[in-house]
Amino acid sequence: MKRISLTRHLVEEQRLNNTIPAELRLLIEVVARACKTISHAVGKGALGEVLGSAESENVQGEVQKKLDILSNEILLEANEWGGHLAAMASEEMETIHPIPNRYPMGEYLLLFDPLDGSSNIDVNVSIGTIFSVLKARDGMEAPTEQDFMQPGSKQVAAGYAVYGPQTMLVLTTGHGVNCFTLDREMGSWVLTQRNMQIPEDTQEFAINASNARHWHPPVTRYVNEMQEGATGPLGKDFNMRWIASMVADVHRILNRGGIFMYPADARDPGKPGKLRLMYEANPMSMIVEQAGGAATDGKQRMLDVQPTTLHQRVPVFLGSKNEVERVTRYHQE
Ligand code: AHM
Ligand code: MG
Repeated sequence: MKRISLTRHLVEEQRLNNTIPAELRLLIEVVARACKTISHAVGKGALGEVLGSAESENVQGEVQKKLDILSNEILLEANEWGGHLAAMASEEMETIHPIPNRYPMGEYLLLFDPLDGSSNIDVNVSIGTIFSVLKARDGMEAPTEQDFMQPGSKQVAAGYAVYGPQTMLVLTTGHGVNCFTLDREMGSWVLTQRNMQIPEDTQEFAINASNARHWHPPVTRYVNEMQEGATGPLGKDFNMRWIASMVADVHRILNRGGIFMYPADARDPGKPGKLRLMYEANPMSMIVEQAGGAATDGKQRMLDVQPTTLHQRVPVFLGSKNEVERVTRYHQE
């Protein structure tokens, strides 16, 4: 196999499509390097004394794990000094993190969920890092939260790393989706899948069914129809998978299709769904669209949702196009 490194891929994509200027390439490489460090810490587990709760809560009232905090610090430190960023925002931080004055300020904004799938950290199931890159407004002097309030369609890059049996990095800069596998001996990211494509049709769905009694009618209808199988209105049998790590569920869908749903439900109208728009739904939706799939909040294209706050939650429906369109249609009917 001819080995193409992440760096070479980025340089060649810049030559071909002119979408990865040097600063953005630096940004992506720095994030990818930080993901290697996180992968290493995750891989050590109990031996690194990194498992367990940190006995603190994030701004969303969720208990933080030690690895949540460590991963956040790794990403912050890695990205501060390069001169490529104006500010960062994270699931684990209440407010934005402007680049300290001692470093030059760049033109990009970086958002991340440093370690997604918190409930799986201590049980050795795949977890991951999700990131999203926006451009800061021209002539910006001091970044504010308002500068981050851009719809997902404005993302210039998005990606995730999945820490599973293999550590992989999935990346888009708006010209398709490519996957890199971490060569642990060499410490390098090697291109292993080019131009990933999600099949338009699927027979596999992912949803946390323990919430079924709280779902809104369009979701109940859709899941019931899938469960009715070949003799039901959809005319085919469906299989179900739920890893409870969005990265791992999305990674499966990128490889063999499927539909992932985290709907809003009737419990708390102030909490529309569980997943966060800015650093979970948007980057994953860009990746899914770039791979030929679709992503909505049940009503509209996810990438068109205008954000109003950094940590806002959204219902998420993403994956194989025809199924995402179906459940979105059910919301309109
Ligand atoms: P987290 O950011 O606190 O890890 O929560 C996000 C995770 C997603 O990875 C996953 O899809 C979902 O929450 C799992 O939810 P549930 O615990 O309801 O299964
Ligand atoms: Mg998360």
